[in-house]
Amino acid sequence: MTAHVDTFARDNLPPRAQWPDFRFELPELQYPDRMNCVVELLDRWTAQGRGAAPCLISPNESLSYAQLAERVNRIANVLTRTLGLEPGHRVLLRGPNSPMMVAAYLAVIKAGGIVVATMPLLRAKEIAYPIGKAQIHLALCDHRLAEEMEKARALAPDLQRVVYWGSGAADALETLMATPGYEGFAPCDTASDDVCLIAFTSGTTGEPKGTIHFHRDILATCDSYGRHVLRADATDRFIGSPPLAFTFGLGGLVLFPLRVGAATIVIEKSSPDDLLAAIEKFRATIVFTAPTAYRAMLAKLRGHDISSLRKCVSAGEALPKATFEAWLAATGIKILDGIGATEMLHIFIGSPEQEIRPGATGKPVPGYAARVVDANGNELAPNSIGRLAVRGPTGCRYLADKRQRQYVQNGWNITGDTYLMDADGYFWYQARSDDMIVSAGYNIAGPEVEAALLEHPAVAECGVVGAPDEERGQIVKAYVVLRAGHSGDAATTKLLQEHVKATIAPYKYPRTIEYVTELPRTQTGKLQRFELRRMAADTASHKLAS
Ligand code: 3UK
Repeated sequence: MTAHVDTFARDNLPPRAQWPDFRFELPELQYPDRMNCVVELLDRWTAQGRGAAPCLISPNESLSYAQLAERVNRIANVLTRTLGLEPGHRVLLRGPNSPMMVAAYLAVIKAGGIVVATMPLLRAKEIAYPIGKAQIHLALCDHRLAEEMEKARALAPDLQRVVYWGSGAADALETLMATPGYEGFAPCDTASDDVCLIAFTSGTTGEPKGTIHFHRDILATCDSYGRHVLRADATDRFIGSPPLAFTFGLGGLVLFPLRVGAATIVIEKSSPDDLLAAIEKFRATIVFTAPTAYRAMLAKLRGHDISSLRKCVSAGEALPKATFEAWLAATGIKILDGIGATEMLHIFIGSPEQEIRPGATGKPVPGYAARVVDANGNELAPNSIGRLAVRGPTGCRYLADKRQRQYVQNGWNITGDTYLMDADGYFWYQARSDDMIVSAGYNIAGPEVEAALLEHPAVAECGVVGAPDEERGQIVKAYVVLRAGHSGDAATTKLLQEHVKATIAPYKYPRTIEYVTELPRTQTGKLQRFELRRMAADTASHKLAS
């Protein structure tokens, strides 16, 4: 029985027949029918007498578990008693990563609401879209993002009320939270399959998709990936760069630490320089960030003491072997690569340190099954290249979206990635299925060429795509950011081409190389290959015209 009074999210789930086949085989994934995940993540620790343990650390303030629990209760009371939130209502959250953002997330869920968090950098139109799609009436927002929020409001008639934190104004969230009697809050008695989160995909093409997650999904990611691969404990101090609106950040910076009673360090600015400084200052032990950030940090390690680190997690893009090896040589730490997706909530393939094969993503996380399938969904033999299919305790449920039938086929989640599984069951990333380059009849995976280029000391960053070509259909084109001290001349191009030919099958070498100072990336740190393809197509058509 749902606790939701407002059944909008439930009513807009895909039809059951289009759900993935959920699997809860492990004993730790059997959840009771009634459960509010915030009780399990947060209140549990105060109930066990661990309220004084450090929980949230930031440059401005630090909160123990008991202090965070009280803050969450105060916000939950503001939501329900001052603002009229009913179970099932969606609440928009906007802000850089901060203790308030974390507390707001947990408060909405504890009160039986549904979080819809948005990337801090979004513009009015992009903020208005989820407001309309998820029919959101209420927003909590960092006052520094007020300008764009107010513009969005003009475009989003559904939104009735915005409460800001941090402004110091008389109607600020903090003022409302100070209401006497607001320090305690009885959690909403939700069902474990009540919706608590709608995470929108960053959507490189088409409208963003709202992915629906339940209370049980939140715990399932902790009890699968967190417990079996990450294996953190209460003495850990987590840190990282992804925004909390991205489920990579939500898991790594909130869910995994809270599930084990650890501390989490939340920082607003998380460029590679900021991240290195914060790891050192706060003595972080576990870091979550993207492959590019590891490469950027490698160049800046000197002068920083990051000896507190014991685990490093990489996701969002493939971790090239060269980056893995360089980080291992510099820090002694084996980066844990893992593939996750907003649809799956978090990481579903990735291996613990002892089982890593450098260059491979890893093996399916306990609780998940993965296979490589052909266009018809038939499982392929080991060492064949095909589409990745996965199922487990979490999976794709789009909010009112026809694209559900593309992502879920025959009960399996089809992530849109091309993979190879070797005879030992390790999964090797090839490319996004729509990113494969076809040149003179050969299928070439851009990321493989990128990984080869990155092994050359002159290359700092690179992106490889297909450029239109009369003769071959497409040719392999590389966009390269050089390291300091190298120049992008014909000699370097020759050197890099020879290097690729010597590293992987020669026909995969980049026939053209263009030198750039930076690569286009999404707010979640992913290389925008479609943007590179557009650039490559532009250059090609100019050539034809001239
Ligand atoms: C790609 C990877 C190779 C892959 C995410 C961890 O990235 C996350 O979610 P998104 O919805 O994108 C999903 C897609 O990103 N990808 C992610 N990780 C890897 N490709 N190797 C990897 N290690 O194409 C996937 O389909 O933005 C990652 C946790 C939560 C997440 N939401």
